[in-house]
Amino acid sequence: MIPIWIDLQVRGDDRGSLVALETGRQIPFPIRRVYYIFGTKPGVVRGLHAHRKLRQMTFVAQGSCDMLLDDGRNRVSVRLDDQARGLMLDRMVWHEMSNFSPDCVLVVVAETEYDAADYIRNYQEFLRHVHPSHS
Ligand code: T46
Repeated sequence: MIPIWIDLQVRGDDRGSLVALETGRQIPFPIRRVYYIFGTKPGVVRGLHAHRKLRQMTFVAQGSCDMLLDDGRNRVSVRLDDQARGLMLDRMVWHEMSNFSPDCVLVVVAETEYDAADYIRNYQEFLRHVHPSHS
């Protein structure tokens, strides 16, 4: 499981900084939805699912958090703490977000509208999808 990072161009001047996200440039899929997670309480773990079809990219607009990625073969934990870097959240990757700083604003751009049926929330079920011959 090798995390896919995207480096973003920060357009800074003496007023501050700006990062733009555009389909076909920084984002390798059409953006149909944007959401952000903030005010996460200490010790909380979010995510704990994989998506069947959905591809997403995540960014921290502020603060930091950890993201565990698991493709059913390997798992890796990375830290999101740089506003100039995005992390790909591919389909069929189990992911868990934790260790949120109190000021963390985690921005997610997604390829489709919200669809609860796209979530696999049971880890054993996720493994059965990844390794169908083992079930
Ligand atoms: C993901 C990770 C990174 C909606 O109504 N619309 C939406 O677009 C989303 C994303 C969520 N919701 C509702 C569903 C739940 O009642 O908001 C509530 C919290 O969602 P959830 O528990 O799924 O949040 P996380 O932080 O566990 O996961 C979210 C995304 O749902 C998920 O797709 O990949 O962030």
